[in-house]
Amino acid sequence: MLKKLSERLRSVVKKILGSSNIDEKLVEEVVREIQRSLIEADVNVKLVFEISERIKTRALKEKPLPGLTQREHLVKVIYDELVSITGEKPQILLKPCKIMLIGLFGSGKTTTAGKLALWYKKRGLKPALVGCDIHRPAAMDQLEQVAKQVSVPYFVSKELKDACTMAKQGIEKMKKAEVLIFDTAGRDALDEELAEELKKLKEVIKPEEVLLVIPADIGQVAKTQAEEFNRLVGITGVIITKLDGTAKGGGAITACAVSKAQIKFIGFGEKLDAFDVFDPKRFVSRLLGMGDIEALLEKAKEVIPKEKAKTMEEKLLSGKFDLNDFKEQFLSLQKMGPLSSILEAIPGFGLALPKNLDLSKEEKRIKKWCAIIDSMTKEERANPAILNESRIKRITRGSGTTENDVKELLKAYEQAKNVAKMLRGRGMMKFLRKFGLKLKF
Ligand SMILES: Nc1nc2c(ncn2[C@@H]2O[C@H](COP(=O)(O)OP(=O)(O)OP(=O)(O)O)[C@@H](O)[C@H]2O)c(=O)[nH]1
Ligand SMILES: [Mg+2]
Repeated sequence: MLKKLSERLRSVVKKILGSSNIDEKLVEEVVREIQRSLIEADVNVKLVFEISERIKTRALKEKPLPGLTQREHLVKVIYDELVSITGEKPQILLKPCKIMLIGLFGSGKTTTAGKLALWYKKRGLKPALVGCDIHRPAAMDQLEQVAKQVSVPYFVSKELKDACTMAKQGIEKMKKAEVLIFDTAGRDALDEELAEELKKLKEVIKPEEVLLVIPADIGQVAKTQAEEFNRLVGITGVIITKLDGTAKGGGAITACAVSKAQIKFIGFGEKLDAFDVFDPKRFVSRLLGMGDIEALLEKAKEVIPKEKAKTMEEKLLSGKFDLNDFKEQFLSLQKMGPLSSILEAIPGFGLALPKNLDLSKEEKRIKKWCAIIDSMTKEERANPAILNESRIKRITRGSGTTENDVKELLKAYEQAKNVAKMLRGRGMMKFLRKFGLKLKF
């Protein structure tokens, strides 16, 4: 994906991390190289100059976060600024819904219909496809093929000559499906006729999502296209396809971010699994070289906490210890090394520890817990008491876990809260703090 841009940005990162000293000359050089590579990827020139200025100022004037060297700080600034022009992390519906795909000729709608179906299927929802492209007979065969490839139910009928009737019958026939994906006909321009047809279809389908499929190779033009489609038909988001085959993807992505059209998914290959949710942070990390960036962000995070830890104690003492805090606690605990050695160091705990504690199992469980907490809404994390059956069901779907997993996590959370309460009166806090554990269970 965006191979050339990625190669160039990675070599910039390498150069920074390998340099002996960060001075104005190096920052200038680095910024010039970033400018060149972004412009080559069709990112808007004005935008490129804006972020160059910000990178320069921050690199030279901002104090690095504790724990980061000047070099690492510069890389983090570049990462932050690239994320800022890449858009926001989208909200994706993970519940029964209807999704309508629209877009110009050959943008990748039919392929994307299959990719989306597979994506939802992997997350435990039952998808189905409805082919509303009645203009080309071959379109129906293609939809059928795609549906079979990902093994999901589909509806097309060569007898029908009208897209709206096809949609109506599709809804009727595919009642069992939870996510119904409608493929529509493309045209080589967004003319009145296409707009009319899509509007009518929208009235019939009543979709929760209308996603505009845009091929990355149109670069910055993506902005105009998204705005026009939004004005004439109304869209809820964008899917950018073909990020694998063009140098202009950077333009398409940043242009959408500017137009406020939210990018929900990206496609990066003809294969039906070459598809993912669009996450700006992950995207930029990949561009810059995942390993380097992740390690660096971790480091920055690890050292901030002194004050944060204090607020954590305060939170616990006041009883305001929510699932966000819980997650942070078990993650930092995990970072400290094998669970058993930490627990053994605490009087009384060592003896109680099962002899054959399986640590890889512990780690898996922590991963599961993270996934569960990540699938919760802000409100749920802040107030786990509101978790009822239907919320838990949704969370298990979103995180690929079971209800038992969620219940186990909630139980552990309650225990952590109780242990903390218990420790409060016994001077254990001081002891735990010595281990950098703050208030952990
Ligand atoms: N390399 C690459 N090719 C893609 C991607 N998505 C779609 N394609 C290819 O692009 C071509 C057009 O894709 P379709 O899914 O038929 O596009 P469409 O929008 O349904 O086209 P019409 O129905 O004719 O408007 C096909 O050859 C796909 O294999 C992608 O992410 N990467
Ligand atoms: Mg098609």
